This record gives sequence, C-alpha cells and structure tokens, in this order.
Amino acid sequence: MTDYTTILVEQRDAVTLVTLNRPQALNALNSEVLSELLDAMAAFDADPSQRCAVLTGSEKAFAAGADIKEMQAQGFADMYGHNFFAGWDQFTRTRKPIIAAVSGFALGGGCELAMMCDFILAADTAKFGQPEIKLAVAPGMGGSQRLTRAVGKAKAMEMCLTGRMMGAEEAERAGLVSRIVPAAELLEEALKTAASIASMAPLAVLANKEMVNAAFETGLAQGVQFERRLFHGLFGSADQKEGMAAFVEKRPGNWTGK
Ligand code: CO8
Repeated sequence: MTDYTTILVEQRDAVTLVTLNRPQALNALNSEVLSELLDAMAAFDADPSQRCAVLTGSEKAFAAGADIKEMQAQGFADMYGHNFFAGWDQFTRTRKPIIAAVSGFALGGGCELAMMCDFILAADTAKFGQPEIKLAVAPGMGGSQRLTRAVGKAKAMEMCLTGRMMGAEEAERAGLVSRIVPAAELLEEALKTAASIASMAPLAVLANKEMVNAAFETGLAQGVQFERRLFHGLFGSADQKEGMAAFVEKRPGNWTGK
C-alpha cells in the first residue's frame, strides 16, 4: 500500500478503509489531502479485488472544513486562476461505492466531502454544518447544491445563512444521513455495510450507484429511461444468469463480475 501523509488506507478483504488523518487540524482538507485522497480512490477504483470503500475521520471530527490556514492569504487570481479545489470533482467520479462514516464535526468542506460520498452513516455525535458565512465566504465544494438537494431549500438556506450545525437526529430526519449508529459502533457498522455491498454482483453495484446518481442530474423521464437501459444492459451479464439461477435453486450467487 502507498504510504500517505494525511490519510491512512487499509484493505479489509474487499473493502477499502480510508481514514482522514490530520488530527492536529481536525482533519481540515488541504491540497495534500485532496491529492492523496484522489490517488487512493483511483487505486481503489482500479483494483478488481476492492468492491466498496468507507471514508472516515476521527471520533472528534470527520473533517472540520477546508484548511482555513491554507486559504487565508489566497487572492482571487490564485483561487480562480488555479481553479482551487476543482480536483474534488474527480472524487465524485469514483465508480465504486463510497460510504462516509461520520463522527463528530463535518463542517464546511467536511460536510461537502461527506455529501460527495454515496451515503452517510452518522454517529450519534455527528454535527453537520456549512459555517463558511462566518468566515465571510460560502460553500465551495458543492455544499450549496448537494445540501439543498439532500435536505430541501428551507434547511439548506438556514444552515448556509446562519452557519448553525445540525445534529445527527435532525440530519437523519432531514434525509442527509441514511442511519444513526452509536459512536462506538460506527466503524464496525460502516465496514459491515460495506462488506454487504461488496458481496453483491460487481456490475449490478456499479449500475445501482450510477442510476441513483442520475436522479440528481436529470429530469424524471430521462432518469427513468436511463435506469431502464442500464437494467436491460445487466441482462447481458453472466452474473444476472447466475443471480436468478441461484434464487431459483435456493443457494447463494457466485459472482464472476462478468
Ligand atoms: N482549517 C484549518 N485548521 C482548522 C480548521 C480548519 N477548517 N478547523 C480546525 N482547525 C484547527 C484549529 O485551528 C486548531 O489548531 P491549533 O491547535 O493550531 O490552534 C485545531 O484544529 C483544533 O481546533 P479548535 O481548537 O478550534 O477545536 P475546538 O474543539 O475548540 O473547535 C470547531 C472545533 C468548532 C470545529 C472549530 O475548530 C471550528 O470552528 N473550525 C472551523 C470550522 C469551519 O469554519 N469550517 C469551514 C471552513 S471553510 C470551508 O470548508 C470552505 C469549503 C470550500 C472550499 C472550496 C474552495 C473552492
């Protein structure tokens, strides 16, 4: 495994566990985290033995935002000229599923990174927020768009305009997180969920992720059409034959990924 400075990467069978590891800065996201995470996710996507990833932070913070100390002195020409942080778009192009396991603070870019994952499992200690307005700026890694799509305009607008944090229960009620887990069980539960996804037929996993994501990008009729075409396409796979035969024969499926 590559040695990184700001993240830890481990393979647990078919699950890649990525841990943000800048405890001195509450896992604030700087350019090094971005480049290391992109490298790790590209390796994960390219490795046929790996089927699902879990992205997590520490007990205190998933990530407390983009690194304010790195951004502080930058001007418009630096930010716009270098298209600062545009590389995060590549993270969202990872084809295999990524679960965010969030404990403690997920603020600013941290909340935005969690929302770039495919779903969020939250510890009961999780706190989500877009507090950039308090720094006289605004979300810049997709938060104004993804939070609004996840929780609706009223809550997203209130959170962006006031910078207030949302606790785990409110986040679950609002649809930002899929489930809440006691903090001590978060990682175990996330790994278990990832292992369950990893046990599914690989092409079906890619297709399910791609079609749910299409709901964010397209209108209803176009999304339904996209879903149907992918569904039809899966009938060209050996694993579809195996999956349906296994059901009829009352045995587990044995996937080839073909
Ligand atoms: N950046 C850099 N350092 C940070 C950050 C951060 N976002 N958050 C915390 N730290 C550092 C602190 O400076 C401190 O370092 P030091 O010990 O050297 O002083 C250390 O982490 C511990 O933090 P605190 O002492 O503040 O810990 P507390 O428990 O008292 O408070 C909080 C925890 C409430 C999370 C507090 O640290 C906080 O408010 N952090 C900032 C949260 C924030 O404003 N986040 C948004 C940042 S802006 C952003 O994310 C924009 C995203 C889009 C960018 C895309 C551009 C295109």
